[in-house]
Amino acid sequence: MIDLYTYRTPNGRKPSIFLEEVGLPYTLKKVDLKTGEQFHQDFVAINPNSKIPAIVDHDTGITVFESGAILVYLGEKTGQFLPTSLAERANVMQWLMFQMGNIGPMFGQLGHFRHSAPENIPYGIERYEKESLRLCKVMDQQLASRDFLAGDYSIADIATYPWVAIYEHLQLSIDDCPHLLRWLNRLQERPAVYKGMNILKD
Ligand SMILES: N[C@@H](CCC(=O)N[C@@H](CS)C(=O)NCC(=O)O)C(=O)O
Repeated sequence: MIDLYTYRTPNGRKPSIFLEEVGLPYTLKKVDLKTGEQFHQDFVAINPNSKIPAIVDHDTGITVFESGAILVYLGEKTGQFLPTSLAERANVMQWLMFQMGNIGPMFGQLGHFRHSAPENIPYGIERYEKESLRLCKVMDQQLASRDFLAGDYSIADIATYPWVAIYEHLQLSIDDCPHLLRWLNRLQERPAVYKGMNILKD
């Protein structure tokens, strides 16, 4: 059985989408970021960086933090959504890392400057909006000739979806990214994606 330490955020929803997709049983362990539970000693013992998500796999005794590493771990554990051939795996990994190193940080900063900064800082908003829109165009172009980021549905899509799904909240105008919008709809229609996105709803 897997314990998933998480909260209602884009990074926090990636492992739940995967786990719903493969039907692995898991226990949700809410780490309330609003009350600072990520800094509690028992959670720091699981992730020294005090960020969700993290998993504890009681079947193997292995603990993993960082959402990308969790998806790779689960992909390897289950043999799903992470191909094993050298070329296909490299392709999935590059799009997974594209998400981890670009989409998450840039969209995250845009969200911060739009909704959480103590004052309105147009420079911050413009910087991260411009880069986020550029990244959307990169994905749109990639999706023009394929249904999923790395060809078949994979952990790269699972990692990216929860961030792109909040484009309206981020006030990102992606009307001129038709392929990206179609990909969003494609993922949205998957029951596991719906379930994984709706964890910890009170
Ligand atoms: N690169 C990390 C980022 C994790 C992350 O930033 N998690 C946020 C929620 S989406 C968090 O725990 N924030 C709490 C804090 O910064 O104190 C991952 O992908 O797992």
